[in-house]
Amino acid sequence: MEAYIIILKPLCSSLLALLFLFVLSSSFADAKVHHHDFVVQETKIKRLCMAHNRITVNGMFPGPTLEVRNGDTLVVNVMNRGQYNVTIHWHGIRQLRTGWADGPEFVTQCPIRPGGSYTYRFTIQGQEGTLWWHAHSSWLRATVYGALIIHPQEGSHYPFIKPKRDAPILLGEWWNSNPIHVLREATRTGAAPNVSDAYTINGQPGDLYNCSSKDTVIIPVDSGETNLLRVINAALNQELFFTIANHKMTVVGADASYLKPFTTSVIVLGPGQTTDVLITADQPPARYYIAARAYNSAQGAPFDNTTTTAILEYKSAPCPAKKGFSIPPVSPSLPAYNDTNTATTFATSFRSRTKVEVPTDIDENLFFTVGLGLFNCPPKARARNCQGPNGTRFGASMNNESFVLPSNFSLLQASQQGIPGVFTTDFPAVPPVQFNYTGNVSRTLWQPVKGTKLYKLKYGSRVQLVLQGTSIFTAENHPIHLHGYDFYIIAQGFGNFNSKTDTSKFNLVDPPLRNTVGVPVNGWAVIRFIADNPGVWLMHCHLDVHLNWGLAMAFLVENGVGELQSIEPPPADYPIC
Ligand SMILES: *[C@@H]1O[C@H](CO)[C@@H](O)[C@H](O)[C@H]1NC(C)=O
Ligand SMILES: *[C@@H]1O[C@H](CO)[C@@H](O)[C@H](O)[C@H]1NC(C)=O
Ligand SMILES: *[C@@H]1O[C@H](CO)[C@@H](O)[C@H](O)[C@H]1NC(C)=O
Ligand SMILES: *[C@@H]1O[C@H](CO)[C@@H](O)[C@H](O)[C@H]1NC(C)=O
Ligand SMILES: *[C@@H]1O[C@H](CO)[C@@H](O)[C@H](O)[C@H]1NC(C)=O
Ligand SMILES: *[C@@H]1O[C@H](CO)[C@@H](O)[C@H](O)[C@H]1NC(C)=O
Ligand SMILES: *[C@@H]1O[C@H](CO)[C@@H](O)[C@H](O)[C@H]1NC(C)=O
Ligand SMILES: *[C@@H]1O[C@H](CO)[C@@H](O)[C@H](O)[C@H]1NC(C)=O
Ligand SMILES: *[C@@H]1O[C@H](CO)[C@@H](O)[C@H](O)[C@H]1NC(C)=O
Ligand SMILES: *[C@@H]1O[C@H](CO)[C@@H](O)[C@H](O)[C@H]1NC(C)=O
Ligand SMILES: [Cu+2]
Repeated sequence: MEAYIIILKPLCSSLLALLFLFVLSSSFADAKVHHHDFVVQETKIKRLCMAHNRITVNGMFPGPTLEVRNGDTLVVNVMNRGQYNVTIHWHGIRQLRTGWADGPEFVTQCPIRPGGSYTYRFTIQGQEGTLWWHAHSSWLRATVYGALIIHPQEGSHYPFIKPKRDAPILLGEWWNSNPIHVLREATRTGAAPNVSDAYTINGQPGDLYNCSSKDTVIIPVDSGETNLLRVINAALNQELFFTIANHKMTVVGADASYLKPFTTSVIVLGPGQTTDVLITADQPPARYYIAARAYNSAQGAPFDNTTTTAILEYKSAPCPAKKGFSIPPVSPSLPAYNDTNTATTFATSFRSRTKVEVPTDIDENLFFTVGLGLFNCPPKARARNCQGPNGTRFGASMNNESFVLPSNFSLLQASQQGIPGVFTTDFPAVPPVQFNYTGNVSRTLWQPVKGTKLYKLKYGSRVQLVLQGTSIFTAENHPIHLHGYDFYIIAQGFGNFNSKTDTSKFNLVDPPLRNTVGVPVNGWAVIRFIADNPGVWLMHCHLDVHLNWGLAMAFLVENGVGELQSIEPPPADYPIC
């Protein structure tokens, strides 16, 4: 009896261990680790009749498309062989406990200096759909960006008809001048930076620009098939309308979250946003323009008023209709640049695909104004450094705080290592002064305060945040992006948010889950999320011009007490200043 038990015990436990190993390996068998090298380098790019030297990844513009599955790990070794500081941000990836890999310079890391390198490592957890990556340093993202596509895990599927093909459509913005110089000039003068010279689709401006038509991007289709287009707005400073001549689009996802499908002939994306659409090739075989141009909500502000095109080409289109022949593709109609009605109808059509669990019992009730401002010319400054309106310098703020990045430590390093003097945690939960945010704002309120203030959140706190646009200097739609989180957009509207009456508009059943919300021009949006990812997370306007003016703040989310509730230690090659 004794002997029998003694023999059985080790046998049993090794069997158990074997069984355990088997279960482990079968459930994670398909989780892969993808290794990539990103060489950041100067590359000659010919656009709009000229050759330009621009920073790219691996000499490609746009950069390489990364394709992974939900659950996979990405290991990207970024080597900086260019002449500028650089960082890479994995836009929309939650970076659960890996904030060190998020990317925004001086927020979660110091820049990778010329000659340096840094390996970003992170795992995709519970996300499927279209995201993207881009530089998060100066204006390098004008040419340093690419798609990041997350397929469902092996054996699972998209919750919609399997598309025959799928294609990323990256909308970009092109300057004939070096974008770094455009930003430097604006920083020196205090005026608005020059607007771009072209928009692009997958790096090409298309037929409506000079010297550009022979390189126009072609998206081939077969009659009858349904394809998935993954549209990404990678422009620096412009919300864009996007359409395809004579074809309807069925929206099925955005920012790597599924939506209740709806059909539309035009979509609108703020910089940072992605939208997945199905299109069926159900028109007579021919060539059709795919086109994008500005949605410019700011009245009277200069903007790039050009139109970029690509071509949807039916493979069975009669020969004369194909490339190189003279019959022009079918033209679409795009909304007027100031068509806020179309933008609003589109944004308010979004519903999550299923019922969702929206956080209730809110712990943190926050109200942040978002808008522009003007700094009076500092004493001793020269007139040439104050070329904003009436001798001012442009600024922008949240709750009157115009965000300034540190320069000696990243905020994340400073917070983790308790380094004093880099930031404070007194970012105001509500505006310091209440005023008619969308009214005729008194000039005495226009000048914000510069600082590096964070808002501290306890691990697990349930947050509601009202983002209230202001009409200071000019009202405008602001695409507000939160790092490290997806959030539910539970309502949006025009005018001033009214906490008594507007709660009736809250959708707590199936609101969309996104990482970037377009706060309507002269209006507001309400978002909710649970602070379950410790670290320092930048929240900012994704119009880079506004980000540079200070339209940003950061949340400092504390570690929780549970085993998997604290940030991992920093990687050995983590860049410090
Ligand atoms: C910005 O535009 C102005 C006016 O066209 C031009 O003089 C200036 O050189 C431009 N700046 C840059 C950096 O291209
Ligand atoms: C194309 O070139 C012509 C002649 O130089 C110029 O007048 C026109 O403005 C240019 N068009 C665009 C879109 O740049
Ligand atoms: C934009 O360009 C179109 C022509 O393409 C023109 O009709 C319109 O007036 C322009 N709008 C602005 C605000 O410049
Ligand atoms: C849009 O701009 C045009 C002029 O470019 C103007 O006539 C029209 O009233 C504007 N529409 C709105 C809704 O502001
Ligand atoms: C600039 O000054 C003029 C004249 O005093 C005034 O009409 C205008 O409103 C001012 N603009 C701004 C943005 O302060
Ligand atoms: C970092 O920079 C800030 C702002 O210039 C300064 O106040 C602080 O003392 C610096 N911290 C350290 C540790 O050098
Ligand atoms: C705020 O300003 C708007 C636009 O001028 C005006 O219609 C509204 O009545 C004002 N609201 C309040 C509460 O004063
Ligand atoms: C806005 O208010 C200022 C005074 O604060 C006044 O001079 C101006 O006329 C007002 N503008 C409008 C459009 O109501
Ligand atoms: C922002 O703060 C400055 C400095 O205290 C003040 O002059 C300005 O009126 C404030 N503006 C708002 C909108 O709170
Ligand atoms: C590059 O980054 C370092 C910190 O790592 C910083 O000291 C330096 O000023 C940056 N250079 C530029 C041109 O921003
Ligand atoms: Cu903005």
